[in-house]
Amino acid sequence: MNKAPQPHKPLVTHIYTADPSAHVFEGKIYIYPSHDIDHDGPDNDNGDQYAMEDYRVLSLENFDSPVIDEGQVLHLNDIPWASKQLWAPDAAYKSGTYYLFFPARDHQGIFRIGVATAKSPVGPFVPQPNYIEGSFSIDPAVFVDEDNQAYIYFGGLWGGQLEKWQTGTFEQNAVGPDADAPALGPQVALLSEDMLSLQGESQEISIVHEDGSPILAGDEDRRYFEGPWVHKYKGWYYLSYSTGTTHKLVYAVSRNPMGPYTFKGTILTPVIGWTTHHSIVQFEDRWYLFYHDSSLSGGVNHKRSVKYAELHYNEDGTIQTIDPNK
Ligand code: FUB
Repeated sequence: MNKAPQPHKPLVTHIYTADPSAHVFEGKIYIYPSHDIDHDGPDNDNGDQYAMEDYRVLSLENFDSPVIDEGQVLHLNDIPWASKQLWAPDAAYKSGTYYLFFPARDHQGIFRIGVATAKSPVGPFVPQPNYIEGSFSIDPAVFVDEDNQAYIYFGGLWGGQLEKWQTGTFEQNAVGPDADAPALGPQVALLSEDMLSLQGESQEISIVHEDGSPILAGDEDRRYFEGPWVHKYKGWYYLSYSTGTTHKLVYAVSRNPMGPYTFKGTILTPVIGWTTHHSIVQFEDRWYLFYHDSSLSGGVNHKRSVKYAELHYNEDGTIQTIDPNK
């Protein structure tokens, strides 16, 4: 049996897990990670090494109880529109139904976002026959606001193909903006009442400096790369994300879930391994960061492990930077 989790240690060691989306459902913590596997394919900037084929769910009664592997909840073979690479998922709950949002390449090799439903937080999840119309790229994160309106955030550069959608259609050879041009932001859309489709087209979120000027594409310590997450704290929306090439988790804040968001600072300094990806969740009266690194595999980028740390806010609402080595 797995032990109770310890801060900055792998939650489980019998499988590799990454991209944790943590939620509190029915008073328990549920973690929806990617399930990393070994593979014989290439390892490159296109992300071919991330060849995941299924999703599993982890659960915790609380931080003193063992981590339970709830088993497989969805497999690639059961998703008609998907061909490969089940990357970072997220889950949501609304009106008696649990939703699993997930990216995968379609049969043309284009990343899209699908949704599957279940009556329990541990599935099994039944996928919709097609991907969400109007969705593209990777790393869906769903935030349900206090008024019950749900928002979906998504997008990732490089293997995640976000730069190929700048004209609104997929352009295989498109590259990102020049270093001195505004960076690409993540996409956001309202979800429909039944959570299965977008309400209108998605739009790009702008992330700006305190003076209102845009974060530039060459500002790799601050610009958006992948892995968006939105949570709300004391009336502010916090958009946090990975900076990719500089391997940080950073955040920006707004009074509006659609942005613009003002850049604030770093949540997590670089971990072992290239990718860094996270979620932030409140459990009882404390806040937690779930993230991953590649320490368990000795630094193999596509064999990662989910970890956690407590997250602390300052009086002014800023987040204290976490060092994963402490
Ligand atoms: O796990 C595959 C990809 O790596 C995710 O979609 C990204 O966020 C990065 O963690």
